[in-house]
Amino acid sequence: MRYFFSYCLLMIFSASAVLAGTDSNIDAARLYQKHCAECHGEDRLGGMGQALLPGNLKRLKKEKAATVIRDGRIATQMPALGDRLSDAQIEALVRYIYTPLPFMPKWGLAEIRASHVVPHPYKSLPDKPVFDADPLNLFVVVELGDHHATILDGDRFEPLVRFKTRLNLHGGPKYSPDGRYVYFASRDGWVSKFDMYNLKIVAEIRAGINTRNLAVSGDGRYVMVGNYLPHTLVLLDARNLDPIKIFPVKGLDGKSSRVSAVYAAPPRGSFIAALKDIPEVWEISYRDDPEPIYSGYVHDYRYQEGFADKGPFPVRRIKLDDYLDDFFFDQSYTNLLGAARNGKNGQVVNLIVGRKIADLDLSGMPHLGSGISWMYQGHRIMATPNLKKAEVSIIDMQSWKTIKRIKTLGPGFFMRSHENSPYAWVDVFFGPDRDAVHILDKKTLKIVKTLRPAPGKNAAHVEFDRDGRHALLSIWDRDGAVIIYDAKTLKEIKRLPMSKPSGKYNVYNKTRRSEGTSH
Ligand code: DHE
Repeated sequence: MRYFFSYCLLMIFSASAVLAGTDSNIDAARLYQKHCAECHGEDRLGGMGQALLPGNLKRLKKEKAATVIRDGRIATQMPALGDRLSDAQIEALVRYIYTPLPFMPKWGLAEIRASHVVPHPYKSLPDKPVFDADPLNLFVVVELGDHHATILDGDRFEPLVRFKTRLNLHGGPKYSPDGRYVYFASRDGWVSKFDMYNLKIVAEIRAGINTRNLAVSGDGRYVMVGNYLPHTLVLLDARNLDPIKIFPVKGLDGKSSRVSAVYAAPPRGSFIAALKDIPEVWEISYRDDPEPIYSGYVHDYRYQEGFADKGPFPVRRIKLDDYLDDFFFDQSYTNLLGAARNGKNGQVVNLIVGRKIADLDLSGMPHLGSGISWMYQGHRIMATPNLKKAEVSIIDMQSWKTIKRIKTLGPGFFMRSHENSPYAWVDVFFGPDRDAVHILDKKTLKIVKTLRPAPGKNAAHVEFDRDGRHALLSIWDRDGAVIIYDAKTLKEIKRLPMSKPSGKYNVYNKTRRSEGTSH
């Protein structure tokens, strides 16, 4: 039936593609079925190759897509089709894959289950690491350049293993609370579970067609995946990634929404989801015990009006004044700071009372997901880079006032520090100075040094080792590197060649929820 439906759509597509093409004789849908469908799926939802839908291709320019079709893509199975297709046919194919599907593709339990593979079922591998490095001071390094990940010994700074990942991982990989397992999400919806002790992928499943990120529950039992396509949150059993439940994401008026991102709030025993198209934040409890584990006033939101579900994993809707995309949580997960879509301010939402308690003076596009906090003159402050403005904003977390704006050489993406470091590092991700990284003194809130470790190449994303003695910085280039610095003297110690190492994730800092890194 599904194939019949796809076939009918194909016919519609064929007609529209022929009409839409500059060369009206080119049947793009037929070309797609002949050259692309085997790997990318006959309905473009992906398969061995990535999904070829406008949402999944948003980050790829059309000219680049044409080059990939013509010349193939290194480090993938994508062949060069230039000797089989004319320029006009390639152009028609590009137009075709950037055309939205006229229906919401289905990715329900059946499709999710059909993708499930478990090469090493839970408990089938030894419980002892196969290496002698400190398992809590390992780093996962995601290498976007050729879709690999490296596990790095954080004491010797030597790779333990390098393995192929799914295409286009995005968001931080998330560890189980003991650091034994790490879970990756790809933009195409694949979730991979990797055993850090045995250095093996142990289970995989495709939880969505266009996925934002995943979160692991504080008790390590569940993985929640947030999707753009379809509009769902998908709950998985962390052991073998079996799907447990799909949450259709809908407002009270029935309007459905993409999920911007999902986070775990371990002290609350819940997941928190940011929604793109409805002004709500969702909190989904994974606790067996209905009593709240946190103090303060909490109503039993299970019986609240408009509640999505009254069974296990209840959803609490927190209504907002504006859409919030990007979150920062305080260390206790009592307040979330969100960037408002209007580009003028942010909001502080208190999760106990379930409403906004303050506005934030934050303009441009603060990248709150990359915010960090530390104690400054007896107060806790948080610092966030800005994706649109050349500044770092410093917010007092008692008064919620912006107490300083630190000018930078350009908009930044990532910011990092560590409890034991006097410095915070922020990159200059955009503009002519994208090869620069600023070092801020956490006591004076001033830039004390600017590094340019690889002139002309983007330097971005820092992560500290377990005790904060070293800072690791990425050179975001296919011919890139991870550079290890002495975090005190700021001198370079070692440079490890890597292929566009996008992010680095230290087991100890992530599982202990260090104030200097993202969680
Ligand atoms: Fe990310 C994390 C959203 C573009 C690299 N990014 C996140 C998170 C969100 C987010 C909500 C936190 C989720 C998590 O870690 O679980 N990112 C967005 C966007 O909305 C945006 C601007 C547009 C988009 O198309 O998604 C975007 N992100 C990018 C990139 O262009 C980056 C630089 C390259 C890439 O991978 O596509 C990028 N994002 C990252 C990285 C993290 C991330 C490396 C994890 C940071 C960390 O250290 O935790």
